[in-house]
Amino acid sequence: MTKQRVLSGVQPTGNLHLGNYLGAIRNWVEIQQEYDNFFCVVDLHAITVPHDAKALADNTLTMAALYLACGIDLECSNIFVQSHVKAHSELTWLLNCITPLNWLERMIQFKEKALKQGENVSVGLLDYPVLMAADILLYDADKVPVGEDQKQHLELTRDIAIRINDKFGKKKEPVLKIPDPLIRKEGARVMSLTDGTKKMSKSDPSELGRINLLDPPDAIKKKIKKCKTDPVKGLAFDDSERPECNNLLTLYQLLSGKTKEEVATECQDMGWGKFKPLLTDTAIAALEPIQNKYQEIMDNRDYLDSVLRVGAAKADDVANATLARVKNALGFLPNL
Ligand code: AQP
Repeated sequence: MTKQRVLSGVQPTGNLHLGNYLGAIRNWVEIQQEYDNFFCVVDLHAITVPHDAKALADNTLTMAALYLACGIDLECSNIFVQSHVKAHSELTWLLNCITPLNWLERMIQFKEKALKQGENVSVGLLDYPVLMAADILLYDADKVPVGEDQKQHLELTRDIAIRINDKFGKKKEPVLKIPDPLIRKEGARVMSLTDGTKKMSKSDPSELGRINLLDPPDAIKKKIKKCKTDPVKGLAFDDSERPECNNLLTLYQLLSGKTKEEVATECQDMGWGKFKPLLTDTAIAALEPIQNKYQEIMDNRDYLDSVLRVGAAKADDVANATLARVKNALGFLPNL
């Protein structure tokens, strides 16, 4: 039986943080053996907000190396760079012409990011979800493992695919496969260390809000020491009045590998003075093997280049076949 296909990606826009890891990459690693996987570094998405051209290539390599360091297994997964596969840009154009503008204008992430950009919002930022739809649909993905913040974009992807199938497909021969999101409850929304009501984010101007996967132990210690807490005695999950407490306990649970019940019992009588060093040690221990592996990979640039070359070639084959199918359905003259 052929395995179902998985597609997902992260933008090389800065440091990969615990939100990206616990909300997305850790889940990729956990499920990868059951699927045929394509994991891309979505560099075309990274330029939808003003970017540093000098840093883009290095950030892209760092992200690819982190995928490997976190445990992506090349036996069942392909790692590639989005811009190396031209079909992503071409399918985006085709989908653009089928997608109503008002579908994009109501995207929450666009509204939030546009607000941060002020007046200088690029067309690319509005178009971000269509590019994401192209990423997913090109690979006939069955499942897309993402964090909670990407749920609306996944729904849009499904709507675009359904629209193409309705307009241009035959009943028994849909043009595009309709993908399903795969959102795990725990870790789906890791919150900022400085505000438990905001998601942990790469674009937060304050470094104190996030723990990056490559943060040295001293930085992790400092960030947890300074993180926002509350004056209530004892620690408990799921109290809507205590978003920071819930977030920090969840981080401890996911990084320690303990169950929610074990953590609830262990921490119920603790104060922050005891809990913070425990979380610090747990985070440092969880990230140490990833950081060591990352360094090994970065020290072997030829290996990393070859992983990305092979990944792009495999991705190209699958993506070009889908692109040809879509162009055919839309009525383009074939280039013989
Ligand atoms: N705080 C989070 N909790 C859980 N999952 C998260 N993800 C992002 N933040 C959290 C998931 O990480 C994957 C890759 O995200 P991305 O690179 O597309 O960036 P993003 O979703 O825009 O979030 P970032 O990393 O914080 O960047 P900015 O600051 O630009 O918004 C996705 O699966 C996402 O759900």
